[in-house]
Amino acid sequence: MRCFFDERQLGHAPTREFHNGGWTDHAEIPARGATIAATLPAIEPPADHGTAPIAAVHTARYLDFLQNAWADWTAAGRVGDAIGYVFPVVRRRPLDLTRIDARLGAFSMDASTPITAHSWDAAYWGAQCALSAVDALAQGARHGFALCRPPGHHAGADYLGGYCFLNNAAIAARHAVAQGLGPVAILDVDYHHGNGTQDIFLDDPTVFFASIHADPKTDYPFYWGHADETGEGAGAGTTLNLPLPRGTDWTTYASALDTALAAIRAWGARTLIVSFGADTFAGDPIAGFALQTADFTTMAQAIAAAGLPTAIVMEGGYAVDALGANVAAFLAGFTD
Ligand code: OKP
Ligand code: ZN
Repeated sequence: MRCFFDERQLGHAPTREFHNGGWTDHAEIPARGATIAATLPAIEPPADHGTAPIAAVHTARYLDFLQNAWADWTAAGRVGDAIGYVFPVVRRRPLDLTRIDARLGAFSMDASTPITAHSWDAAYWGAQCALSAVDALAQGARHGFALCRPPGHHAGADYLGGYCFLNNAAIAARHAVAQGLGPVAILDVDYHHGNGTQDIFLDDPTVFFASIHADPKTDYPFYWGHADETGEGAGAGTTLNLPLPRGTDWTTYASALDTALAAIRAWGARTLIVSFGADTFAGDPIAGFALQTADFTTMAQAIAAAGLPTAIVMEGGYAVDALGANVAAFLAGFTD
């Protein structure tokens, strides 16, 4: 399988996050990308598509913020990672505020996603990997893997959050549609609900979004991913959420996966984007499902059996010692 990764993705190095009332070491570290890259048999550098396909998903205001945030932060004399602390949930409106703290709050959905010196470059090259995996499909490959790190599925059109800056799966999906590979479906199998991806396509009938994840009643991101969220307006019926309880093992997971794949097939998808998180692994330090390494191969075989050209986009997975093996097990299920 063609695999895409760029060393610049390792430059985003957040120090710590506020977790359950105290600071902890950040879970989304460069070693995640390095250990996955070390297990891949061959890696290609992504082609540089520029910002146009990114701007097909994210707003110009958000991209301007993201590209300048670190410079604005250091210009304000700050040391350490940039994190917002006031969030305009009350009567939100597009004020043109210049103070970096105001901009951080306006374009963030949580405080777990620090911006560091090279965060933009890392996110940018991750998005290029997702675009290049779609190009591989356009060139006739059955499957492609984008080693996106940092992840993307919590980022919306104009906000970062959940360790995510650019929504790689959404960027890949829009690119696939533009390349004539539609209809496109996104299957999100990360432990956490892909709220950003859902938000981007909620009222868009051209991309189907299906997600299997921990019940947001108990798990991050809490406010999205409930079963009654099924799409809005022109996109009514094109969102499918399958929340599962903590402790879910492969037996329970497999039937939800069957449901998601049946819906994707019934909708008439011709291309599939998979948001793959290895944080459904039993040993994940920030998650609560019980999948084993071998289950990732079984999961991939079930997805491959749908018979769709498939671009796999890396999302979460924080058991760093097992991460390479878990990703390798998943990719092994796609045999051609
Ligand atoms: C990213 B991905 C407070 C808890 C916030 C954020 C989880 C983000 C997961 N520190 N946790 O794997 O979906
Ligand atoms: Zn996750």
